[in-house]
Amino acid sequence: MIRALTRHIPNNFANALSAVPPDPPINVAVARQQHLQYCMALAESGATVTTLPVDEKCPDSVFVEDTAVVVDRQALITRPGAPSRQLETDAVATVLDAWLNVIPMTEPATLDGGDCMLVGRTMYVGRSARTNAAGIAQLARTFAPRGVDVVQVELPSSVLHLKCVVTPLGAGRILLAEDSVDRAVFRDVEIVWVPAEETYAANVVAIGAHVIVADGFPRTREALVKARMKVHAVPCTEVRKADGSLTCQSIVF
Ligand code: CIR
Repeated sequence: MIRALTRHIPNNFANALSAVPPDPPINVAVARQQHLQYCMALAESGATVTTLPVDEKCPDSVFVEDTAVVVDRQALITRPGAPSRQLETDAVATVLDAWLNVIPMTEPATLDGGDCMLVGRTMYVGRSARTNAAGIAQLARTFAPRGVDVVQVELPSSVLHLKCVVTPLGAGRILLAEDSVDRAVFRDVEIVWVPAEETYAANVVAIGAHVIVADGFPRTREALVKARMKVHAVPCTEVRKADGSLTCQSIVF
């Protein structure tokens, strides 16, 4: 069974972190409708969806991806790099503990799940403003016994997370935005390209032959159809205002 863990959007979602204050501001009612469409796309892609209750203390808590990294049946519970987000992990750890072996990350490590991309047994990890060297070292130690090799990818400060520009499509393929990370970083992969002007759409959730992509990016959609994937386009204008996209709204395992 493939599971997807998501989390409801709080009333104070408009206070979520964003590099640039959004104008117009986040519309929470629209954000909730879009989140529902996202959860439905996960279900249509074959995932059994569990949605955690709202946590009004945590405006960014819809972005569950950043709180855990799962390999096989092991879940590393992260220490998110933004201090305001470190309260988010307890509820995620509690629910994951029902299905997985839960391992807590410890200080001084910080790491966001959005920086971690598993392709085969290679875990590419963005070294970002959120993910530090100690976080990458703990990740490598945690998953080395599972045969996972960690490859560090330096990110420019303009890129929040590695998966803002590249995501796995399964079967050894990745979706990579042009003019982002050097393609030579990625070993033994087939690349499906996203044109630079559609970089936001490089963040997709692939489950088997299904792929969930942001609505409104026709060239990326075309590339995914050509790659013989079943495309589910969902609107995500409101999470985008909080620097979020698609992978960040779920943990799929
Ligand atoms: C943040 O800045 O942490 C949130 N507002 C957005 C996190 C998006 N997470 C992700 O792409 N993995």
